[in-house]
Amino acid sequence: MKRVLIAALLVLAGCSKSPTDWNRTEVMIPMRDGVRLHTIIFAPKNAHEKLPFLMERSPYGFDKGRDERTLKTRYKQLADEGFIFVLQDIRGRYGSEGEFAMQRHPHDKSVPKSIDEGTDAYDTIDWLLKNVPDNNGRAGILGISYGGWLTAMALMEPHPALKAVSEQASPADMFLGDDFHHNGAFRLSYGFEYVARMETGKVQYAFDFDKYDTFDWYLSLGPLSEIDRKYFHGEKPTWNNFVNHPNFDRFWQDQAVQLILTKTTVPNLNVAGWWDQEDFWGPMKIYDTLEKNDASEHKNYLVVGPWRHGQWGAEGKSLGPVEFGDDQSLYFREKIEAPWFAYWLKDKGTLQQPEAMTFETGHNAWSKFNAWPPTENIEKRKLYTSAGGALSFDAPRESGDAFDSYVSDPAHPVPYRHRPIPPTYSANSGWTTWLTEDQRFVHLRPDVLSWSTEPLKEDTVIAGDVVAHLFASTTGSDSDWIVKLIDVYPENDAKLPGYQLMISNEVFRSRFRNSFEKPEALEAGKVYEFPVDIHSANHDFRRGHRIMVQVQSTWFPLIDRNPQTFVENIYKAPAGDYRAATQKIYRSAGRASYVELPVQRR
Ligand code: PG9
Repeated sequence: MKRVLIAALLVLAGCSKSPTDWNRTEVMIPMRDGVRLHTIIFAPKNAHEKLPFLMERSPYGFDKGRDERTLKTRYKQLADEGFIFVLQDIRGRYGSEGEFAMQRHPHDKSVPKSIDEGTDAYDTIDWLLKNVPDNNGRAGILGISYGGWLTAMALMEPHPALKAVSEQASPADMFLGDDFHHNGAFRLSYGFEYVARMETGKVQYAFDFDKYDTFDWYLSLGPLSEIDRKYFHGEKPTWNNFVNHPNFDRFWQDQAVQLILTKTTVPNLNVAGWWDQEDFWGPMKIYDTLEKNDASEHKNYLVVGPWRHGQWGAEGKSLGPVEFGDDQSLYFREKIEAPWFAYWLKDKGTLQQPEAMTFETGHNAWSKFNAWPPTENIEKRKLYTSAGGALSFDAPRESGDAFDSYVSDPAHPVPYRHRPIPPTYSANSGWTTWLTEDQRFVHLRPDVLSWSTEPLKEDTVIAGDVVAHLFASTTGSDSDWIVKLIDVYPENDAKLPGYQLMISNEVFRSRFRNSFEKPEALEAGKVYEFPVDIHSANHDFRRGHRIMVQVQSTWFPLIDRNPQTFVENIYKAPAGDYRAATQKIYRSAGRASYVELPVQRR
């Protein structure tokens, strides 16, 4: 009697299915080459209709406990809607057989039974349709980051029953813009720690740093070549690939999503976060690439929220000190993600999804666009670096050689966030929020240049791509340029007085200015124009705020130190190649450095 009462109360309270409402089955599903993948299937008990499969594939392991928590939290809204959930360890990870390969290259179709992550998704769907009762013949796939990339791979040769996917924060290109490199500059701390995490065994491993502040650890390590000598000893395949492929060669191109997947035949919701510390470039690039071939079918959509990497799966009211009004992650899961899969996999409702939905940070509201980047109502406006640290919409008039200058010394690099910098995968590491850190911690450092506008007289809203154009020279023969676009809060702001909030940023490695395949040395002292795409944003710089641009040449240990001397392969360069250089950023009429903003006319 008591039990009946509790059950009735739960129904009245609108409580969703608890894990006891599911039949949980663990199976080993055979792939075409005989390798079996560990898979957990959750089928709702007492379903009133035949249900579609919703699958997540992952290299991070679904142990008992994590799988059930996932249904109660990350997938609660989808669970309430009703799907047969399928959680699978990919090849070589956790309970699955076979060998793990970091972002395995697409298979050679001419070789029978050859495999890749797309064929594994295909074979899994095929098996599920035949072996799990009461399915409705349709399947969906979703996943964040590695799981997002696995989702994108399933689109290469999709199973006919695959009817909807959501690629979320998938890396697209590990040389140009995601976890391992940006514009060819190596993401040292992430690259090293991720390789140790994934290639030390079948389960995740955290490298045991003997210093709490990894800034110190990486600096005392010396040049990149020390990593293999001291720690990896040629045993980590991905590290070997970094060393053997220092340029954008076939190795990187053959796994670059924007080169191998140019059209989707399956509806795909691309999801990204403005402050994603790992893979922001990827989902934007995948959306952009697929969009070029989506005019007639309209199967490709974009959502960008105010999130860190994967935050839409967790609480989303704030990030660091920045608040977003309501829980924007909950909004996404309830109003966007669950209806998306219900529409395509269960024929439920009508599709309300606009082409692109982005969260306008600063103003804390969602905007809808019929294209991203938007072209309607947008005026491209240049903000020029000017004398005295000013940033101005007026072009500079100075003739000749006006410039600002600093010395960049690889022996004293600029930290990318305030120290101490704990290991990436440690409790309270600060990694997930660093993009929102107050940039005052480097403001006015002698090796960081800052220019800022006067307080704005009206709101300035940007929507679209932000591109910097630096006219710059160095006394070295290679150099990094890091450009940051910052919203400076007013001194009298009640919550964040004077806060310098980074809106977008990027690093550009000069050796790749003409080609990512064939690096070239710079001529010392020569002035070059470097376009630096610092990515898209949708942000309201509010009245009274100032817009700031910062430029520096080190960002350590996020990015490895550029030796500032041109060498053939930075991964092999000895310590003696790392030298200080004097950098100049020009601001004269003929050499006007600027950041171009897509300003919305309102
Ligand atoms: N950013 C992670 C990753 C994805 C793909 C390859 C390498 C790293 C992740 O969060 O899964």
